[in-house]
Amino acid sequence: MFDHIPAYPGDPILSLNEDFQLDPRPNKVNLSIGIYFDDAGKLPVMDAVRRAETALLGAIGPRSYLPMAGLPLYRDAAQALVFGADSEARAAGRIATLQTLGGSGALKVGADFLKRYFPASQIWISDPSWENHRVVFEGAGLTVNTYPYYDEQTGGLRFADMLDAIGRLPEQSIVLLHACCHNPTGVDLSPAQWAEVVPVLQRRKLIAFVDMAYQGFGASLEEDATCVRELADAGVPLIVANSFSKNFSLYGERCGALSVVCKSKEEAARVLGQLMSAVRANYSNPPTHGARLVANVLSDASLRASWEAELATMRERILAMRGTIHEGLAGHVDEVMRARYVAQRGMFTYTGLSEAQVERLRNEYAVYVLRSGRMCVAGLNARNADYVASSIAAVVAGV
Ligand code: KET
Repeated sequence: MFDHIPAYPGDPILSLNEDFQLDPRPNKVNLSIGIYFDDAGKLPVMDAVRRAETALLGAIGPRSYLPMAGLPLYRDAAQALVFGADSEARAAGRIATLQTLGGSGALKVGADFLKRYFPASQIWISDPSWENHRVVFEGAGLTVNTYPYYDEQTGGLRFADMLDAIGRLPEQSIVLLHACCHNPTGVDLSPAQWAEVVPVLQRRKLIAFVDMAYQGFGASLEEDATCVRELADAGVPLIVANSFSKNFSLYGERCGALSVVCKSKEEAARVLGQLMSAVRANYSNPPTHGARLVANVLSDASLRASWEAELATMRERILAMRGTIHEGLAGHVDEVMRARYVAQRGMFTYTGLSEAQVERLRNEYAVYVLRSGRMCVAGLNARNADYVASSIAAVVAGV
């Protein structure tokens, strides 16, 4: 019966991470998947999360189903974090927010909603984008196109081309934007550039779909949400998928949220109902544990302060590692290839390494970066950064 089923070629990110786990070499370095490791190379349990979890275990109780939209305290806290506690749209009750299975679940529920109510609309993602964007949106039946984004020559942004392409899209097209810490390139829009994009989306009557998986890893929790706040204030039809996988180091708990900014409270109630219907059709309702942790940390002043401070430390450590590898490559690679380590932001840098060089890095040096050349700089630490720099220098020199 199943003879005709072809083998799954694997996922470019998750499958490589699995290969890494199986690699027996002691000097191996995992710079493939977007996971933050601490300076000891360990996946951190954030102190605020540990404290919230200890308290929760003491008060463990029955576990019924959550509502389709998720835990109310979590939804409210997530909305405040994404849009700002004093957001006008939030105060007016115009934002429909629901708990989702990570950022991926938010993208999928949002995609199903759009496919159902905007069946003629197509989506445009950056070139390049997180590989799974295409997979999720095509899986929901949407046609996926790209707009110009990354400039290979400079390691920067093709801003004029991006703006021009967005300015030509048919009305009601969907534009996927990365709020901050662009995956895979690490190249973000400046606040001035966002201020130019927003009116174009508005004028062309487009739908902005913002993916915010790295809030807090760029400049700060507030600054990283600049585009979300500006789009909401400008009244651009806006959908936001946010993830707590990285900024709470809660990858396996699958904590995310989906928000749709509407023009009235009444409209938001109708939209929320249809998002719930998409949840019911996918997985019925979300899980309890991680949501309780996130909600309790965000709503308790002491836990929240601890979480924010630890997140800032993580962000600073990434910056320090960017500096270390930038120094380590001095004199070994050209300046265009080197400058990006400090010019780009967040967990990722597009190294500009060729596929053959990436393969040599893995085969000969046990250093894992994605085939596309994407490096997760959050996997670097004081013990491996020099080794990674010298390995890159060696493959670039072709020795
Ligand atoms: N959006 C972006 C931009 C993103 O990088 C990820 C994960 C997600 C959404 C998914 O978030 P989650 O809450 O885990 O569902 N990216 C890393 C892991 C992965 O590919 O699944 C990565 O790029 O390595």
